[in-house]
Amino acid sequence: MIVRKMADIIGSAQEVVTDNWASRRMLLKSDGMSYSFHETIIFPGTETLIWYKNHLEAVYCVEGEGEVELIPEGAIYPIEPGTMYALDKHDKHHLRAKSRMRLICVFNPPLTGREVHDEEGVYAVED
Ligand code: 9YT
Repeated sequence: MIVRKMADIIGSAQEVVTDNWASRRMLLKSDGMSYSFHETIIFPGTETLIWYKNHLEAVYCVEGEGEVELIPEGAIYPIEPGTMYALDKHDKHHLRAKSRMRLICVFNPPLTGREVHDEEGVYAVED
């Protein structure tokens, strides 16, 4: 069994912080669960281009408010506590945070640990 505490993740190699978000990666590929499991904080007022070409991600909003705008369709989905969205079609989108958002995120295939978005919003995968 794996038991981890957020207090031990924050500030460790399993936390990645960018200008727009902080990702606390509680389960990674090396844990052998076939998915990774994260708490992500989205900083207020930010807009992030995201396009997980190589991954499927499900997101559950626990705190804060924002929106997802699909590209190029333009459909806008408000995100608030209690909202889940799943990028089942590798949907390219902008994520905008009106306030500080706390999200629970699952990725398949699992992240290895230090991924950040490239200029297209993509996370790379190992060959
Ligand atoms: C919602 C989303 O994808 N935000 C970017 C960070 C990502 N959740 C991660 O790496 O934890």
